[in-house]
Amino acid sequence: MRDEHRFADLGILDIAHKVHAGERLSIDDGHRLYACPDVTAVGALAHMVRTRMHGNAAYYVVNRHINYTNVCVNGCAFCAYQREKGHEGGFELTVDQALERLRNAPLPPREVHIVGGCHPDLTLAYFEELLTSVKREFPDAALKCFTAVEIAHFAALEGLSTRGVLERLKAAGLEMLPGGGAEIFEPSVRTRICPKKSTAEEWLRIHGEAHELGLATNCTMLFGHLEGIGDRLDHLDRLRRLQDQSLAKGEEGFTCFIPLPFQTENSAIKVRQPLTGTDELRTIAICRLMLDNIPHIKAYWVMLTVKQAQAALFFGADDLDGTVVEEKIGHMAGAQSQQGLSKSALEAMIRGMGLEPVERDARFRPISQPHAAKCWTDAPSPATLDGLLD
Ligand code: V47
Ligand code: SF4
Repeated sequence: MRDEHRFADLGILDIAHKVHAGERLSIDDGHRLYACPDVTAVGALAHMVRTRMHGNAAYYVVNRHINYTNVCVNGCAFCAYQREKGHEGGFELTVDQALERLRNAPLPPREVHIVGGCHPDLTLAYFEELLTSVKREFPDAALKCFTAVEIAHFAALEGLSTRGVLERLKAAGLEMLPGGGAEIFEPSVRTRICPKKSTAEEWLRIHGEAHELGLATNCTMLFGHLEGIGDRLDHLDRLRRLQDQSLAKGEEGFTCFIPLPFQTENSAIKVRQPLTGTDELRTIAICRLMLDNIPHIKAYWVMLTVKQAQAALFFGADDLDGTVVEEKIGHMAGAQSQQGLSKSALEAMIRGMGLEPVERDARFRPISQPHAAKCWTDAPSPATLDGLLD
């Protein structure tokens, strides 16, 4: 193994050997990686795993985010997006307004990501109509919609089981659940940051049900608020245990994990020490190393910034999410990134790191691209990249 001396000097040679052999890391290993004085050594281990799984590929998707409402009964302490019913700034989209946004997207989306607040009045019939209408007009787009928290909310409003709601939505065209709403599973932190939200057990149960019904799902972790390192590692361990169960039953399980760095503006949570860039990269790398059974790690440029998302591609991440077009949840909390990126900007970001862009669909199946760059020497200069990101 390369770098044996370096890992030995840092006291993580045994972890490096485990990573090299494809063995599962323990929670204690995770603590030691957080304590390791050299973040680039942790990054190198994560990059080794990422390269073993995906080679030189870095993925992106032509997608469109739609937020159908910001009215929400949950009032999570970290959320800058939510409004109470009847209060200024609250909105609900009609099905036609949602379709109009999709029609105005610069490219026909391959993935439509629809999420919203837990609205007290919107019915399951509205969501079924939304899905069938989008699928009718955009048959090539996979519908990745509604977090487990929204599914639990629809079930409570309709007096149905969460499995029953998932079955109805699947029949209307739902293909995937996005990963939101997981936040931090540890109960004492969860009670402080989102007391009204589904519990960890509910969130995990709903994803398990979705997997059983043949829906793929994503998963997330919101970090950099009130949680400690142990809470992050506990969160990752719970995700990988559910994934073990789903994979053992022959299901697709979680497709992708998205680490979400907390955006601090307009939030009731005041953090003493906001995350540094290095904290973010270390956490992304440790997520890659701990989640040995989840195929993809997303560097979500909206929350990370474009430059940090590029760096994350060398700290374990293999995906940049997508064109997005319009984003509200992160931007209302102070995200400094632009609203959307063009396909050529995403490709240039990837080539700029010496990696090969692969356009994918929602489930990470590659979409053939006759004009894809063949090697890193096709990368545009940094000046070209700046121009594309404007
Ligand atoms: O569940 C809310 C988070 C999530 C803040 O599945 C915040 O492909 C940071 O889950 N700072 C929604 N994060 C976003 C999400 C997502 C995004 C992109 C792709 C996918 C996917 C999923 O945003 C929420 C919550 O965890 N969030 N407020 C904040 N201030
Ligand atoms: Fe509502 Fe989601 Fe915001 Fe929580 S994070 S208040 S559930 S919109």
